[in-house]
Order: sequence, then C-alpha cells, then structure tokens
Amino acid sequence: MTDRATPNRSKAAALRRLLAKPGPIVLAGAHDGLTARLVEEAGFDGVWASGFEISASYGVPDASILTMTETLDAARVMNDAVSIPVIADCDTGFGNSINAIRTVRAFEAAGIAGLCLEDNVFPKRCSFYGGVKRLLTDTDEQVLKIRAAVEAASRDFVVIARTEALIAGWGMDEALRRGRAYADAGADAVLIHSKHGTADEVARFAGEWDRLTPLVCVPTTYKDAGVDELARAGFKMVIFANQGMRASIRAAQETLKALREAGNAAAVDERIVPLTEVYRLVNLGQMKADEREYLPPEVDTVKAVILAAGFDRRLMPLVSDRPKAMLEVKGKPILERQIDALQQAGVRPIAVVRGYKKEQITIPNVRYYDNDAFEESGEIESLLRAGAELSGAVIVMYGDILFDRNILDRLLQSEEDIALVCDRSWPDTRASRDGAAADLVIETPTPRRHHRFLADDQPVRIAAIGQSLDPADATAEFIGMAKLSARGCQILGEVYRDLRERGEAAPLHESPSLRKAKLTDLLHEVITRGHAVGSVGIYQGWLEVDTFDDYRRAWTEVE
Ligand code: SPV
Ligand code: MG
Repeated sequence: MTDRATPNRSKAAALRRLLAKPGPIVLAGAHDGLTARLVEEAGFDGVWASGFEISASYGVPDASILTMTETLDAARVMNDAVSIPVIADCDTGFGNSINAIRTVRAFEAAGIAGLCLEDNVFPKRCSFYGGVKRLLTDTDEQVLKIRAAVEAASRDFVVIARTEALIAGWGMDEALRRGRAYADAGADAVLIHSKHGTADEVARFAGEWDRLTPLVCVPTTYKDAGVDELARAGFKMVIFANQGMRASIRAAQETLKALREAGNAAAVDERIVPLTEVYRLVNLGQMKADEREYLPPEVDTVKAVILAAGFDRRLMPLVSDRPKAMLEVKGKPILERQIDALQQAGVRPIAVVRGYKKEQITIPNVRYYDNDAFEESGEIESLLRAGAELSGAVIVMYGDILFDRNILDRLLQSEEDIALVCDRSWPDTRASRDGAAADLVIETPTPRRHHRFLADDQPVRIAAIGQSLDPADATAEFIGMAKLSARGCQILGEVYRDLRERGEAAPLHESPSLRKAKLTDLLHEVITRGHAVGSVGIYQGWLEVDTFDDYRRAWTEVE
C-alpha cells in the first residue's frame, strides 16, 4: 500500500492539538463509513458520530434503543473510513458510571478520539422530540459519571460533558451550575444544548461562562448562526449534527419517487452520482493497486493432472519402497520437480493420481486422487479418478518425465483443444533406441525437424498414435504431456462414455480392454473419430524414467 494507515492512537492527540489551537473546530454528523468520508472530504475538522443519525440509519428513534455495541460498531466503521478525529455521541454512557467506564474504554480502544456524555436519564429521548417529560440526572451523580469517564480514559482521549438543562426548561442558572460542575469534574469540554430558534440562549450561556474549559454547541434549531458568530460568542467547537443525513433523505425520496413514476433509470440520471463517484469514494483505486502488489498475477488458470499410479517392474528394486514418481534425481523426487515447474508456470491447482505405494506421495499443496485398482487398470482409469479436474483447461502428464521448462511454456501457448507434446528428434535417434516401447506419432503435414522450440508455420495435427506404429513412419514421439481445453475435456469425455457403452471388456487399440487402456489408446480413438489433435513439436529437452539407463541419464542431464 502506498500510504500506511494512520495509527488510530494519534487521532485523540490530533483532536487535542485542534483544541489547543486558536479558532473554532467544526464537526459534521455521520453514521457510517461513507457519510464519514463525505464529512472529511467536505473539509470538516472531525466527524460527529451522531446518535440521532446512527439510530435513524437503523430505522429507530434516537431514544437509547441502540446498544453500546451497536453504537461502537458504527463509530468504529466511521473512524476506519477517515483520517480526521471522530467524536462519538454516547448519550448517557449506556447506563450509570460503571457503564460509562466500560464505554470510554471500548471507544478509546477502537481509536475513537473522544466521546460525549449527556445528563439525560436513561433511556434518553432526542432533545427535539415534543411531548416528552424531561428528567435530568442528579448533578452529583452526573459529576461522578464525568469523573469516572475522565479517569477511565488515557491522557489524550477527549471527554465532552453535555448538559440538557436548557432543553429540559430548567433555566440558565441550572445550565450554568451543571456546566461548571462538569468542568470542575475534569470534562475536557462542555456542550450546552439548546432548541431555541436563535443563538441568543447559547450566547448568553457562553457570556456567563467562567471556566477555562472550552464550550461546544449544536446549531440545529438556531440555524442562522454561523461558525464565526458562534466562535465570537465563545464557542470552541461547533457541531452540524445531522444536515448530511437530512440532505440524503430528501435526495433519495425525490429520486426514488421519480424513478418509480418513470420506470427507467435514465429518468433519474441527472439526479444521481455516476458509479465512478462511488468507486472513488470507496477507494477502489487503492484496492486495485493492492491487488497488483499483493495478489498473484492473473493468468488464465490451467490445472494439471499428473498420472503417477502405476507400478513399473523394470525399475525394481529401485521402486520397491516408492512409486516411480518419487525416485530422487539429485535429491529431489521427479514428481516434486514436475510440481515446481508447473507452479512456476502459474499452473494451479495441481492434482496427482496415486496408486502404487500411494502413502509415499505426501507433497503439500497438491490435490490427491487415488486409483487403488492400479494393478488391473490403465491410465484412462487413473485419469477418470481425477475427473473432477477435467472441466477447464488442464495439463495431463505422466509422473515419470523430466522436461525443460520451455516445453511446458510451449504447450501452454497452444490453442488446440487437444495438444500433445511431440519430440521430433525421433527419426534422428530411433536407431540408437534399443527397442524400448515408445509412444510414436505420425504428424500431418510432416513437420520440419531441428526447429528446437520454434512454432510450426501451420498447425500440425496427429494422424495416428501408438507404440505399434511402424518406427519408420513415425515423425515424432509423444513425451507424455498433453493439454486439454474445456472443449478438449468434453471431447475426451464423450468418446470415453461412448466406448464404455460398448462395454469395458472390449479391446481398445493396443490394450485388451477399456479398463486397461492407456491414454494413447483413447487419443487414437479420438483421432479416428475425426477430432483434431494438435502436435506441439519439440526437439529433445526431456526424458522419461523407464529403465535403469534412463535413471542414470537423468542424473547426468538434470541440474
Ligand atoms: C445527535 O446528533 O445525536 C445529537 C445532537 O445528540 S442533537 O440531535 O442535535 O441533539
Ligand atoms: Mg445524540
């Protein structure tokens, strides 16, 4: 992230600094992250986490209906959304002094800069509701509550004490008596609330104020009074408590009415912000930057299935205690080398089909499928075990091959639905191959050779595949690595299902039955049925571990 989040701790100190500076501090009310951010953007010094607004946002009156936890949650969301201090309207402190102590601790711990406690009795009623018999707490008890709050807070946290004496109609003298008592109890500021239509009442209070404790006012009903005028009258902090919410209510009411009438969104387009404005307000740009920084690069995800179930007698006793895929070449099993290469190429997830000595394969971050019938079944049966992976693009490879990384890259670039990696060095090297069975292919058109890793000029397809092809006709050798697109998976699935309907016991090309069939048998059937199977031509750069000689070669050739 480009800008480290400001530690919340400092917001109380920031509010203290504002209190110490000359000039008025101006706050505006909010009730959630978005509205708090709007307050900050409009240039206010702080956010008033208004009990009136938070209650309204829940659709309930401002009457001690919400719990401390709900209020704290709302204040925390606001605080997290802004860099300016948040002062939380905590009404009565949610109970007596004991509740107030817990309230202070919880709000301070959340990084809120300060809170306000009023001398209404619990459950409070909004100062502006009519027809309410207003009772105030006993002054001595309220003084204890203010002291409890101040002493529960650490040095920077700001406790504002609010008196409702004027709202309750108890007169200016009572208001001053209470204000002074709260200031003397250690309040950091005193809020004198009034529902008068002019600022005269609060100005008189400020005129008679004889403490150093700064004064706060909320010009909701005396709306003509400006910040400068109130500052001149002696107020250090002015809170515009709910105008933002009232503006949005009117805008939403009018817009929704027009939308309902018109029945199309274009009718209200002029009244609403574009989506991009919402993106900006929620800082989508930062999230995108974080995604680039902290998420793995987006690649079209290709999965892999490694077939490692079989038992190869030719490698006994090397494989008496482990499957072939777990044979180590220079300290690292073949399978682990394959997984490393796949992961480096961005291929994930990787699935391994185990069978023989399956308990020996425990590499982490791999999905496992087991073909416990590995002795009497073939590769197709193993592939089916991992059928859940055969939905999107997938690399299928044998668990006994080692290969240069660029071979995998070439295969990943292929756009064929079914593509096989084919080594075109076969015609040059076949004379030296001592009759070991090779999966031969005949490609068409006959490709040029010696183009080690160059792409073909035109798509080269496979016309036939199998170990029984005439070695003299074969143009290349299938290395045991293939890629299927989603469509390729579908084709393979369709052909397989069709074959199964004919019966699992029927022979399939070079295998005595479908159950014992090799991958090349199914591929050959796919080709026979007219589906295109592409060839990704390479010239060496891989080896298969089938014999002791292969294994020895692996040690000399692998780094
Ligand atoms: C609030 O915003 O909840 C206040 C201020 O306490 S007022 O509603 O004006 O009383
Ligand atoms: Mg309130």
